[in-house]
Amino acid sequence: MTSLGNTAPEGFRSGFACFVGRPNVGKSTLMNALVGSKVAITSSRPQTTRRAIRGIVHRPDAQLVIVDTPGLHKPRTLLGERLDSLVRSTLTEVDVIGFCVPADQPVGPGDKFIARELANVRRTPIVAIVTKTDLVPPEKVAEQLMAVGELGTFADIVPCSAADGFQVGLVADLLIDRLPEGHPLYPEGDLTDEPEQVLIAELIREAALEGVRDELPHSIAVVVDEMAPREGREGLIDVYAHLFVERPSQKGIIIGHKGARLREVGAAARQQIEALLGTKVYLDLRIKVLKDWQRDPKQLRRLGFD
Ligand SMILES: Nc1nc2c(ncn2[C@@H]2O[C@H](COP(=O)(O)OP(=O)(O)OP(=O)(O)O)[C@@H](O)[C@H]2O)c(=O)[nH]1
Ligand SMILES: [Mg+2]
Repeated sequence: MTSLGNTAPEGFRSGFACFVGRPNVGKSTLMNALVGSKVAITSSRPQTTRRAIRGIVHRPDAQLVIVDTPGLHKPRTLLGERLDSLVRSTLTEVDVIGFCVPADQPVGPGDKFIARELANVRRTPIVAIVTKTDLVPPEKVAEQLMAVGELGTFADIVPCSAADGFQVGLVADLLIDRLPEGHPLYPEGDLTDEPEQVLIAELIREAALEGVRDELPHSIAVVVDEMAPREGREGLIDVYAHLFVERPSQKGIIIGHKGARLREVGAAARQQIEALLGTKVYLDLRIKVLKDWQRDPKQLRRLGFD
């Protein structure tokens, strides 16, 4: 590790922000846009994020560590309850909270529920972020800013779009304004502290989420069992991974006709992993049924949801 202590200029700020909001409102996409790299996977399916993933924004005047959290919703499984309490504990550990509400959907009971929860986190400033402004005309954005303003007391309310970059820099400014002065917390250039195997498992899950519907996205979990350079083949890494589903019928859907879907998932994931690692990759991806793992404490532990 490089020395972090002595290089910060006068007035340098550093600290933590977290993004909270309903599932699918664009928290992970916004974090990636701020970090400038894909640290968290994203998808059009709700409840994509399942961990508190840190993304690090480096600036000459500040280091902002963003903690992206799973979307908050009424939990229906043990996994849901675990994710819920993960979000709650994250809220108490950060310097500033970014409460994300999408511009393209009316403020609803889910947003109100989260706003009430946030009202209990008294000491931490909250910046309300209206996401996905590219999807609606300006007058709709203005209406949404008013509606969000009525949800609580916020340090700021800011509209932005991670898709076209509108005011993404301003979001960073507003969050950084609320950080304490201090030295960088991570070495220059680190974009996340997620272990490589976790990032790779997530990329495989992201590829598998593409094109599946209903309950199936929630039933998918991925674990990378092993990865190592191939002996005698410079520049090739073998990755061994398991994709878990909850029922045999789901296994069939993922595999597809004569294995066609699984091959597509494998190819898409491999491309992403190669981009991440900067080397060629051989991906050995197997499917297993872990019956009802979302409701089973033992299986949840096995999959890393303690
Ligand atoms: N048009 C548009 N789409 C966006 C924007 N931000 C996110 N999206 C899309 O919205 C969907 C959800 O994005 P995510 O970033 O995965 O949402 P999330 O809030 O992290 O979702 P969970 O992890 O499930 O809580 C994806 O299909 C994104 O491509 C945006 O600024 N504009
Ligand atoms: Mg997410």
